[in-house]
Amino acid sequence: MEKFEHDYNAEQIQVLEGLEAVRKRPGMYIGSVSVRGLHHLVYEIVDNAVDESLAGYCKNIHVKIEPGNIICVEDDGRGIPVDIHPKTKISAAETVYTVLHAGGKFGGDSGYKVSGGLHGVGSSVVNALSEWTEVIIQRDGGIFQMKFEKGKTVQGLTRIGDSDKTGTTVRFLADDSIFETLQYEYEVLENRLREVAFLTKGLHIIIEDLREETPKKGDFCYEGGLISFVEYLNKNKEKLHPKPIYIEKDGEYPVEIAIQYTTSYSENIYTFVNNVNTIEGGTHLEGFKRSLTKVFNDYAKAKNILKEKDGNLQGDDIREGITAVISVKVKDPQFEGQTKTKLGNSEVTGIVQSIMNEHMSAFLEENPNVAKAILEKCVSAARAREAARKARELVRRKNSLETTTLPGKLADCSSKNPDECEVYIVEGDSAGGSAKQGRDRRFQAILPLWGKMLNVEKSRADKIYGNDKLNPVILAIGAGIGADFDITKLRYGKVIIMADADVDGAHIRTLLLTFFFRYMRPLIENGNVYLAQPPLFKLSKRGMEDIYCYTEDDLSKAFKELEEKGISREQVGIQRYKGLGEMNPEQLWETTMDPSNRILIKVTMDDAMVADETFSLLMGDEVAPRKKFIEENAKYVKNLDV
Ligand code: TSJ
Repeated sequence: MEKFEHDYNAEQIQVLEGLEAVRKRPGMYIGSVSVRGLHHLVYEIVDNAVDESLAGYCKNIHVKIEPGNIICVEDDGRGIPVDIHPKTKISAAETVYTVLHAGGKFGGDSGYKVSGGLHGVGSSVVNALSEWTEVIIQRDGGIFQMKFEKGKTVQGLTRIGDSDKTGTTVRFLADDSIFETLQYEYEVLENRLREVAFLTKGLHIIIEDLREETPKKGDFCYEGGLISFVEYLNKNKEKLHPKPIYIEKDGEYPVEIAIQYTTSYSENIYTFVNNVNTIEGGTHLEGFKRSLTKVFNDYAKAKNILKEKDGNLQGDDIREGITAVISVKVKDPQFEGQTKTKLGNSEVTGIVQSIMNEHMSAFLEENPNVAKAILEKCVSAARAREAARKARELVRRKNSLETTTLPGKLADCSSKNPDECEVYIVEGDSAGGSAKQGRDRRFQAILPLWGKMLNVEKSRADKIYGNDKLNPVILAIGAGIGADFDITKLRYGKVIIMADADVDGAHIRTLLLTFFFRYMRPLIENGNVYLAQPPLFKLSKRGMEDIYCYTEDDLSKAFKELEEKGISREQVGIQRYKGLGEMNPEQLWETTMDPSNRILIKVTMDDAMVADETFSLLMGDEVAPRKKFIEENAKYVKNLDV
């Protein structure tokens, strides 16, 4: 066996210090050490393989969650180069793994530039934050292996055998002294990898969860790329035209866009930069919107569908019912915004705009029937907008006359300081009653909702204002909706959805989250929306304080702890809570509402977006996917103890 020698020179020591910094402040590199940061590790590694695919050398990526929460990512690319780097005197492969931002620093003329220079900076960060990492490279006729522990090399690149294949395999175990949890959520990883497959035409991605006896598997490969993505998003919707409109342009800023209109009233535009979901939009979205508005107005005027006296169609009207995915590649992306997911590069606006202008106007000329169908919808949207404006005005006038019109069902709190006030939106009258009695009325308000909610997917804004289920929510929160939303008028710093842990509860949660996402987005961006987490079980025994368990995991932990104290399962009474209504006011306070004891889950933007995306899929007329979703329930929230 051959071993590649290297000395630990000054540069190398610096390297180790570099990775120490990552371990000291992991949040700086991966955002957080919560389950989200944990998932980020997987994305960082997968990104490297995706880059190899974008460079045209990798067809398959296989991701496994192995027992013990070990992640394995394998690709069939060229394999990371194994020759010795002239500067560090260590192999390129080891450099990638031990030098912070190696992708950037060793880009340019060194020849180790990761394709497109888009990613490839994260593997050393993953290494630093892992208990151990093992990399296997097949290339140049050999199999090479290297091993690390907490970022430190324990085995430099070593040839361990022969192979006529090529590829890179990385296995790692995240460091549990750094991360809050090592429990990967299969659905979260699966969703992201499906998305990556849509965004990378022809790339075959397999994900397997081997942690439990019955493994889970996802297998994604889309020859249609973004066309497939849009078809997937519109699966359950009625389309205005059979095939998505598709635009693809290579060059310094590659742009790919797919668009399909449906009869729904919502606007679903997803944007990506270098495969990263830009939830907050940015210059690419701006260019897209500007072009869409201009092209449709020009066309409508030229064809006399819109008369001069009618004025222009507004952007909102033209985007009603649109489903679109925009994917751009930018060499040096500038990310702005609260969650750093807003593209800032100003040159991109014009680039996307002109590609769209050229393509869309040609498309409309060549497809007059599609153009007609879309424009008819735009015109009816414009009429509805006018009606909505009138309805809004009515509400405003009423509000200004009666000053504070609060919904009759709202049990308000006595404090008027939004910073300390909370409103619980509670499903069902009986739970609402318990919550009213159990709360701390000084700062906790209760708004009970009951009956079926309005399906916001199938409703225009004017209906939402008049809706008797949503109107109390809008009035209680006090900040308006849509373009009128004004967060400074917010009456409660925490808006807490409290619903049962069952099918109906999941439904209500999804509907409310989608409503907030679409009509009160700043509320989610600002971190004001929470989910209450009521317990699922109560364990009780005479002489022992009641134990509440919030998850199945909690329950088995509690049993284990009791067993250690010599108490067997049979000796304790177990109550399974089917709904909030089963708890008396004291129990509800103690388990779910008392700030010193409760578990609140903060809803984040990309979580809400996933909910919205899922929601759009579900609100079609097919029952099966809806049922499946509700059973599995959403994974769109981040656990955050408050
Ligand atoms: F970075 C990493 F270790 F995390 C990692 C890298 C993880 C995984 C799963 C895959 C990869 C990876 C890297 N796959 N393929 C590559 N390719 C290169 O690094 C490579 C290969 C050849 C050349 C060349 O110019 O010949 C250049 C590069 C960057």
